[in-house]
Amino acid sequence: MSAPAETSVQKVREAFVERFGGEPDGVWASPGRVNLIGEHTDYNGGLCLPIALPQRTFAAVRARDDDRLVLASCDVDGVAELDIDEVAPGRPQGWASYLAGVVWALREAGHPVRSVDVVVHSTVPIGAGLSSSAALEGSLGTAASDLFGLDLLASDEGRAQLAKACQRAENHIAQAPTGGLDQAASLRTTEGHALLLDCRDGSIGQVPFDLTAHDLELLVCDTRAEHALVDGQYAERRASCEQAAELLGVETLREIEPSGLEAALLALPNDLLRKRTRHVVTEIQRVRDTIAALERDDYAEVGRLFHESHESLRLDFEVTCPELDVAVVAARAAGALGARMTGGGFGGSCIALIPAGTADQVTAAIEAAYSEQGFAAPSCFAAVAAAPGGRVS
Ligand code: GAF
Repeated sequence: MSAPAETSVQKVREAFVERFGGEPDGVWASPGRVNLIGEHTDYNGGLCLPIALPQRTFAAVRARDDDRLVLASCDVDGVAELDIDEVAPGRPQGWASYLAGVVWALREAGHPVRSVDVVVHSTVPIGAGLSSSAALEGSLGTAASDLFGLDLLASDEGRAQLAKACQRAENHIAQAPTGGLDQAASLRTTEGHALLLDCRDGSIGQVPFDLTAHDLELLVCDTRAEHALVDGQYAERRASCEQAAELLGVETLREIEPSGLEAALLALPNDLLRKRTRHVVTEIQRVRDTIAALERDDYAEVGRLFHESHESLRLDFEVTCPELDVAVVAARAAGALGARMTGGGFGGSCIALIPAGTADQVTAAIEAAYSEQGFAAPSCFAAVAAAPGGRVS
């Protein structure tokens, strides 16, 4: 375990002992993610390519023998306490809904999950578009799998089931209509690899992703611009895609091949639906092209595809914001091979593919651009493809 992880395990353990007056049964952790490319494609049955981040949510957990869920956090005040049967859409609210929702979803799926005492602590920046919610879900989901004998962690099949339950928790209890990318990234990735996730059938591939071998780095820049998936914008994008698919007579926009895009655009009744459809169809193709470029070590092409993706999200899907756009332009001007927003957008984070050793220089360029625009300072860090969720202590 890395030194920061050890510190987090100790922190969450001590907080557990202080609150509950006894040791937890163990500590589990699940990571945040960045999506390399394939944005707003998951709920269209498309392809995505995330990596797990080293930053994760740690959960100290102890099984209870009654029906009470007691959920606490080192990072925010307040405790959520309720009976298992009281968990329902919108109840509890806020961060605790992601935890209670996992217990609810696993039970709904027929798993013999009981009540728990939980304390969480997260090193995933909250609200930064880096999947702090999926990390929360995965931390308790992995704990529940071990504590209640579900045996979901030993195979990808089991992890896929757990990821699905975590997504259901988010969709039904936290009421965020998200598409499954984040939970798969947190639970189905492998260290040193990006996850090729096919959201049409849930199948995956592991794509080697070791930038150090190519004298490159991945810089993540949290713009600190507020980002929330439970407001209406994300849901509106999803609804537009579903409407376009229905009008085109297909189950999802994944069914539209790039060769059929022009005909599909002509068949749609307005510019908004045309733009949304064009983004989804071209973005899915960019995932395929990125995989091909990675296979032949063509990082200039990967950078170019990052740029195209960002432009498509800016102009066609309209989910970027000034902070994201300024960071992307500044990173590229400072030598990045490519840069793009990652995650849901409307704030959150961007990523930049940069030559090794230039993180400080690119960060300084973004900071200078932010200061010129009067934006609050961003927070940048270099990321590697880390391990998925599981027991850490
Ligand atoms: C958010 C959602 F949670 C994901 O499901 C995905 O749609 C992503 O935005 C955009 O690619 O992270």
